[in-house]
Amino acid sequence: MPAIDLRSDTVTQPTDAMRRAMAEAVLGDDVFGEDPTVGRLEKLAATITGKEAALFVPSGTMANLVSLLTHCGRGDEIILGDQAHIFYYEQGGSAQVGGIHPRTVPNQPDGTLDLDALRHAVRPDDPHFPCTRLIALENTHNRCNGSPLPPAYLEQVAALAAEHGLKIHVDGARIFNAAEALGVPVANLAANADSLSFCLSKGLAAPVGSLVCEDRDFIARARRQRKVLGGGMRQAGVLAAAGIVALETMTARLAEDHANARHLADGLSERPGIQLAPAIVRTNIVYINLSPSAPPAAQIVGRLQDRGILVLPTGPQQLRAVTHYGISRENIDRALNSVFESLSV
Ligand code: TLP
Repeated sequence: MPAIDLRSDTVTQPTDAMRRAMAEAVLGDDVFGEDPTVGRLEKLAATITGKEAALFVPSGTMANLVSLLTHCGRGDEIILGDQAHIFYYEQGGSAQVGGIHPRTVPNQPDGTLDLDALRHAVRPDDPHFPCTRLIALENTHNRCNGSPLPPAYLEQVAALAAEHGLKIHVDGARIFNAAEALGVPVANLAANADSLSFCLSKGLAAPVGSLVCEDRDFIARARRQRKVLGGGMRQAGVLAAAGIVALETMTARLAEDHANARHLADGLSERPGIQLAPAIVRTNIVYINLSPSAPPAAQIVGRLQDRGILVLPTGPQQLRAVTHYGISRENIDRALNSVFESLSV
């Protein structure tokens, strides 16, 4: 029996329709701007997000880095959450590559940054300090229980940013999950962003790719950053074709992943050895906190693996399970039983 892989929604395999579209894609050299399939994907992404233009890049990490490099120069500062993917999981790329200084503010469990903390983090004009240039948000917030950031909060941050002449980048790797959970169009969540990145290769199940969306001028400058990072791809339409299918056919089913994640959280919340408030689970990411008396996460991961269930250890007493395309309600029930067994061995 194949393993039930709950480590991430990045493990999703392309659908048959994606594979067919990839095989049949009309291609050209995209560095020359001649790949019509990439052009179609970029246009579609811009339309969906309500922006003028979009840029296809190989990964979410590059989408964030290209965006930050386009907004900021060396010595500029960005304010972001201490749990942000950009800060936590991207090798400090913007500092490594772009000389951009990160200033962190604690993330709340719902993924937001407290507005007063944000305001206090903005640097005054003083030669001792770097220049604050950008606020980076994450929607949904991966390390904060996959929480979606609602439009009202995004508007508050935008007002604060405007007060201080700052721009906003939104890492929307899972922006379609946020839109589904909040019941709003993606364009509403993008409206206050001065750049938005999103991924095709997570819950939407495409094999590769992310988009950066903003106005034409920003995207033209971002295109230069993509090239210097080595992200200019040639017959990339073979990948973009899968991305088009992802956007056209895979967003409506995300509610199923959210319901499965909530089913998992509900089932786990009543168990001794686990600390989990299911109401915090609003999208497809479930953090399972093991009580101090439970076996360590690494041991539980091993026991689950022996039972054909893969989860990610995210701390000494914490596991992460992510629901996605290919994971059924029955799979979740099997995972629940396996967790119970693993805790009581
Ligand atoms: N997240 C991955 C790991 O890197 C942790 C995952 O399994 O969740 N932004 C956010 C919010 C992300 O969650 C990720 C990937 C990225 C950016 C980076 O995307 P890729 O992996 O395409 O570079």
